[in-house]
Amino acid sequence: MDCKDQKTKISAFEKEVYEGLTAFPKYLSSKFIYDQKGDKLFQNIMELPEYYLTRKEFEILNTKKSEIVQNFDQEKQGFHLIELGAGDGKKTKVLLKELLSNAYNFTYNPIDISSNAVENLKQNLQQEMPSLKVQGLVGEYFEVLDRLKYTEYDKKIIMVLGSNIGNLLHPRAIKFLQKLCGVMGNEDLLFMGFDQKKNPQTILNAYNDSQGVTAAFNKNILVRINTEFDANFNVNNFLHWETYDPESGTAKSYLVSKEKQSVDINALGLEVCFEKWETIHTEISQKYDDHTVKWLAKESGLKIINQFSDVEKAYQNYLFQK
Ligand code: AVI
Repeated sequence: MDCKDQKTKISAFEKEVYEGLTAFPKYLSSKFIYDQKGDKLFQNIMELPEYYLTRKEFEILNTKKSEIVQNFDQEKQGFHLIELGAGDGKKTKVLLKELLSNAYNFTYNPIDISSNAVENLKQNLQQEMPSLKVQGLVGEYFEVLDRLKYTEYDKKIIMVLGSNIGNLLHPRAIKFLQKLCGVMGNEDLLFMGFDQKKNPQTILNAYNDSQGVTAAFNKNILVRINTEFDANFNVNNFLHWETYDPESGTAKSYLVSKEKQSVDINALGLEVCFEKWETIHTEISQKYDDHTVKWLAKESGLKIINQFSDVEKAYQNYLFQK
């Protein structure tokens, strides 16, 4: 194997750990928080009283389901409902049931990076809704979207729930939306959830819950580095810290070193030194308003054709077209 081959063997996580922990200020991307334990912790977060996002979106889907699905296929000619990051499909089932009970002709295509998640969801749906046509797709969003570009699907409705877009800074969010726009035809729709700006304290509480589940979720990135790269992070030496800037709408998560310390990441041959109170930035969770979503849409070649919100306007689902 030559050097080039060896290089291509380096995983994205390894590269991130090396680059992020040798940079100043230090950073690690939140997408690497998710392994089996990270997924479980995120499930627990969604049940927390402080984490309002899931409940608000559920409320919107439940109260506006009939109005929402009416937009999907007015001519009832059939479509593919493609969901990026389907997870356990709990919220989606509200729409699936509404579509089935109104005899819409559609196939549900859940997409997830985890083949396990797609398989479990498929089996669960087959039991709960035997008449539903399900065709799961496994892969990274962008890679699967590339595959979709060349399929013969007629009408596509792409769905991204959970304000997942909020984990991307605006320039990356625009790239993501542009990519989605690129696979959409003129009749296709994009249905996406965006958490809204609100009382800053409500947002801080959502990302710094009283039971410490979000802290454990954030620290799971260090736990992963310990297990996967033979490292010796003592997670108790780090503090989970959340900030929210009400002007930009950006919530940011950090891990803050409580003392001067050094950590060995043996598999990477790396010693990482931390000053007391030095930070690792791990996640952003962007909050939006109509003006910002409109701007993102415009930058991406999309337009908002409808929007749905809960009674408090804490959260909104927007429907976009090219
Ligand atoms: C997945 N994503 C939209 C969540 C969020 O709200 O940013 C991840 C999360 N991080 C901490 N709590 C939840």
